[in-house]
Amino acid sequence: MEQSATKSAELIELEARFTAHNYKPLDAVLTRGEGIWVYDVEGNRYLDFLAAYSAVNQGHNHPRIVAALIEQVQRLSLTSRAFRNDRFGPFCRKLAGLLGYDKVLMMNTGAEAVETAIKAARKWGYTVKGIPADQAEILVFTNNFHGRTTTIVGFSTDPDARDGYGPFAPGFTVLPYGDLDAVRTAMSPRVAAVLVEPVQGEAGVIVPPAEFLPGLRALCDEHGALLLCDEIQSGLGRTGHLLAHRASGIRADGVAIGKALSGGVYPVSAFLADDAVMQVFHPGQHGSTYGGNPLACAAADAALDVLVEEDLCRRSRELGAWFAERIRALQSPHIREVRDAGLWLGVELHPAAGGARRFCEALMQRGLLCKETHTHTIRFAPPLVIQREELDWAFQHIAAVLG
Ligand code: IF1
Repeated sequence: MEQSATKSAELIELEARFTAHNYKPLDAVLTRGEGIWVYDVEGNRYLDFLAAYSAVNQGHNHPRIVAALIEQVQRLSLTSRAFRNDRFGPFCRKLAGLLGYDKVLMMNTGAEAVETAIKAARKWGYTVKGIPADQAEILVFTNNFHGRTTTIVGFSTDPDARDGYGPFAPGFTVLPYGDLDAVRTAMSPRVAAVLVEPVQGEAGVIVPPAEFLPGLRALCDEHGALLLCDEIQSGLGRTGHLLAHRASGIRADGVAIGKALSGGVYPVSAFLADDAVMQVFHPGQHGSTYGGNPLACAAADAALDVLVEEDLCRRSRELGAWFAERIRALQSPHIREVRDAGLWLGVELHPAAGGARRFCEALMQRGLLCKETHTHTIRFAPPLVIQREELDWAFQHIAAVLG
């Protein structure tokens, strides 16, 4: 992919000078998106194979979602929760009904939804389970990613996410992901909840053993603890299901969702739970300036309609299975393992391949944008609106680079 690179170079230089260097992005300077395609300032076209970490499951600038956003923003965007608005109740009824919970607490970022889950679990632990004050424990897992607040990174096992940000909040026990015996041993009357990603995204699309999630459900039932699922990346169609954990035949006591909840046009997140948990929140005890604003509700309302009416979960299941099998069939000498859940793949390379970054850069030169994670894994996560022939186009380039 040849770039005249002048305009890109200018903009990259501005980022270097005036923005914090908290990321190392690929040098694709994008200016327009439409569906699965994004365009850089030199006019080069790329297939977005990351979908903004699954925030753009519905595709970039989906017309229904954009139209809903424009219509609402021209009428009323923010009231604060000091007053009420005509979008909040109807949207939360739709979302609660779609995901099967009594109540919704809307926030903005995924991390805020996870923090809401942590607060709900602790307060439920004290007021319902009877855990002594300030002694609640929450069980979490190695290689987790739940956001970047200091509470959350305090239980991260990734030094890059965690180091230098202490002191950290107590009350979290980190256990090996997938290890039910470790969870059984860690259970105690002080455990308020287990917080888990049904599939670990940042860790490299790590799918747990089939018995893991059902085992967590059973252990939480046995010990009177809440099972909380972080579905911010795994949810809303990415793994082929509205909620990834439900594919294991279980139902979490609370879920955090975000990202594709708004189809990428506006930060919207939510924590959902039944009344027995959500009743711990009383007026003035939690919230956010923008949480549940009418613009967020309008965007998310349309995003959910697209998710359901365009049957994105089925597409993710069927196209993901087909695509993963084709990647495996390459029998690439570079590939150690292909992990998949719907249209979400973690392609782990042998260390001898020299790291995933160079393959992502080679794919970028061919017009396909994806991202490495933890050095040796390439993450593939296209918008779920992708067509089979477009996936085939992507496959040809992946085969040329990895074959
Ligand atoms: C970054 C990672 C992905 C998430 C899960 C909560 C959050 C995320 C399972 C927090 C957010 C984003 C954050 C972004 C890059 C991306 C990411 F690499 F960081 F880990 F997707 F894997 N739970 N993930 O995946 O949601 O507060 O960001 O809205 O921080 O670099 P958020």
